[in-house]
This record gives sequence, C-alpha cells and structure tokens, in this order.
Amino acid sequence: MWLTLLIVAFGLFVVFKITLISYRRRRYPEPHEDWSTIDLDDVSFPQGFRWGTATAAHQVEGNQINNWTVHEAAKGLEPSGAACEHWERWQDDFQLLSDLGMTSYRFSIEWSRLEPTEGVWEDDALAVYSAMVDDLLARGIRPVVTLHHFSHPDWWEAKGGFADRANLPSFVAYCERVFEALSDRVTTWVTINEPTVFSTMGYTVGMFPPGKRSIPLTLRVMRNLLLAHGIVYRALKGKNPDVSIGVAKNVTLFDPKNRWSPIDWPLARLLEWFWNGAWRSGIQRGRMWFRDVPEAKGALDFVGLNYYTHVLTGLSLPALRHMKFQKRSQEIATEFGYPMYAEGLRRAIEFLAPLGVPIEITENGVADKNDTLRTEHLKRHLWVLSEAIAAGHDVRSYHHWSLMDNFEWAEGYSMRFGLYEVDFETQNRTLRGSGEVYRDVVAKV
Ligand code: GCO
Repeated sequence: MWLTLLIVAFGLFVVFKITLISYRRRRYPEPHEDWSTIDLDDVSFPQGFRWGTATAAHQVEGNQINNWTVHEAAKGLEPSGAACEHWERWQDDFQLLSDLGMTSYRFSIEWSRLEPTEGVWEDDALAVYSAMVDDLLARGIRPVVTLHHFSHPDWWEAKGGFADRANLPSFVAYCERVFEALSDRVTTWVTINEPTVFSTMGYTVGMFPPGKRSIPLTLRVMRNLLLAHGIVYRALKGKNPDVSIGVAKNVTLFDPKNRWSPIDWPLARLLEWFWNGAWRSGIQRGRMWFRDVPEAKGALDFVGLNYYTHVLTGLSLPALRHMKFQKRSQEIATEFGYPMYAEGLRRAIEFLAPLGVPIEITENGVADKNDTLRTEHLKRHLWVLSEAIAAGHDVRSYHHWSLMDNFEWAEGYSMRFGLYEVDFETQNRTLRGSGEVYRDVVAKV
C-alpha cells in the first residue's frame, strides 16, 4: 500500500518536473544566431540616436583616495594608481571623443574628490567637472553624469556606506550639491551604476570593497541602493523636473547549462531573480526583499542598460568566484572569460521593456587587448540593437565601454576594454582598428 503510494507520488513528481522543464524551455528560450548568414552592416538607427562611450572616475582619472584605493591596498590588488591621468588629460581625451564623432559621453563624478573629509567641500574639484561639462557641450556632445560608480569616500565607507540607511543623507547631500552645480547644463543623470554588481561583488563575493561575504548584508545593501536611488530621484526632480534620471542596470542573463536539468533550471531562475528581477520589481512595486521601498516606485525616467553576457548555470557555478565561466560550443570566449553572446542584448532589452521608459545602452564592450574580437563583438551587438529598435523598442543611445583602456577593478590593468589602447608608461592613446570601425559606423548610419 505505502510502496504503491510512494511510487505513484514519485511518478507524479517526475511528470510535474518534466512538464515544468518543458514549459521553461519554451518560456525562456536561449536563441543563437548563425552569424555566418547575417550581414552585420545591414543596420539602421533612428534620427537623433546618440553614439557615445563610457568611463568611470576611479577607472580613468588617477590618484584617487577612496574606498577602492583602501581596498586595493588591503587586498593586495593591483593599485589603480595614476590610471589614465584623465584628471589632468581630460581636455585631450575629449578631443578623442570628437575624433570618433561621439554625440554622448557617460562619465562619473568622484565623490571623494568633492568631499574628501566629511562636511569639507572642495569646490575647485567641482569646478573641474563643470569645465568638463562645458567642453563637452561646446563639442556637441551630451554629458551623461553618473553620481555613484562603485567608489565613494573612505570616511563614508567607515560608517558602513550603503549597508546602513542612516548614511544615505550624506550620499543625497553629495548628489544634490553636484546637481545644483551642473543641472543647468546636464539633462541626463545616472544615480547609481550597477547596484547588483556593487552589492554582490562587495558583500557576497567580497572581491569589491568592503570585501564582505554575507547574503543578508547583500540583500540589505541592494534594498538600500534602491532606496538611495528613489530618494535621490525625487530630490533632484524636485529641483528640476525637466531632467532625465535613471539607473545603469547590469543585466546579465542566467541560462541553464543543461536545458533538461532539474537542477540547472531552478538555479538559473533563482539567479535571474536575484540579479535582475528583484531590482525591476523594486522599481515597479516599490518593494524589495520583503520590505517596502515606496520612494523607489516608478522612480525612473529612463533605464540604462549595461550588457555584457549570459552565465550558464549548473553545478560548476562556484567556479564563478574565480571568474571561471562556461560557454556554448558555438560561442567565443572573451579575455574576461565569459562568452560573447550578442543575442542576449535583445533579451536584456526585452527584460527592461516592461518598465515602460526609454532605454539607453550605457555600457557594452569586450576585454580584448589585441583587438582580435572587438570589431566582430561591436558589429554583432549593433546588429542586434538595430533589430530591437526596428521591432519597436525605444532605445535612445549606445555607449561603448570604454573610450580607452582603464583600471578594471579587481582585474587591475589586465583587462583592456578601450577603443583607444593606453600605454600606461607614456600615457599615449592609440586608436585600435575596432575604434576606427566604430567611428566609421557612427559616421555612416
Ligand atoms: C562594471 C562597470 C564597469 C566595468 C565594465 C567592464 O560593469 O563593472 O560598470 O566599470 O569596467 O563593465 O567590466
């Protein structure tokens, strides 16, 4: 009797799992193009579409004193050091933007330059950013300002940073001070870059500052980042309702390594929610990880999309901690380890579409020191983007990551993402062949 019941129950369970997996295989397809049959030059973009590149203060300016420089020293990482000396060379670097024919440039403000000590403001540093904005506008380049791109003052880190919501007023005050100085000329703002990357790398994996490894703390930081964005969004819109404010969201896709596996599928769906779904839901519903965040509900004029790849999930997932990625047989691995998966850009756009706001591609690029993959990578992603726009998606811009080789966080200077190669001994910038391709595409479309 009991054995019969057990057998029937097990049979029903197996049928349920097979049915669920069949549903998921149809609901969450993983498309792969046959790129040999596609004309990558067959692209078109709407009138007024903006072409740009992106950088971040800590990665290019040089000689910072912030949470990252403390972390680099504490963990024995390659120091960011002088980086690209962009703080001194920005006018020459902006000429590179003009040489590429750019009409948009995304860069970040380094809070620790403006407020190196709590309550002590360095207006000279703010004046430099103001001069940057004037120079970009004079070149016909739209400045896109990111207020937080992973780095912040160490005095704020010492208080707990985003892990303690009592610290948010300091962050809001910094954002307001920058906004008051620049919003007469800067109309497009990103509050926070990649909240999920910041929280998981800093609080789950521990490779970013403050180097913690706690899931509860990660969830709290994720929620506080959403809250911080909502508060800043409402504070800045209250000062000037005519600006556009968004978040630069890293959408990494998670696919089961084995599409018939009863283990790989739940893992992929769980990570998809953790990495992407929870944030989108937070903006849509004003609630994240079991708590209300009403300030964040609908707090978005556009959404920035940072797209790089998809991650194949399975029992080998722990290898991710050492940046060991898997790929499909037909995929090409990038120098970072993860595969080139341009088809995922369309999926990422479709994931963000329910937010009902315009999309700006705020980052897309590839680590490719010898420039052997970047042209193919760029042209595939632009083809996918062109198809998405033709299908009706409201994408307003494309910012290639990055203008020039720069400090790649825990990977230091080993990963080279630049359209311009940087010789860090001489600080010479040399346009790579892929940079010429990007320039020519922008000029033609
Ligand atoms: C990130 C950041 C950039 C990176 C880029 C390449 O996604 O980590 O936004 O600062 O340098 O994405 O990894």
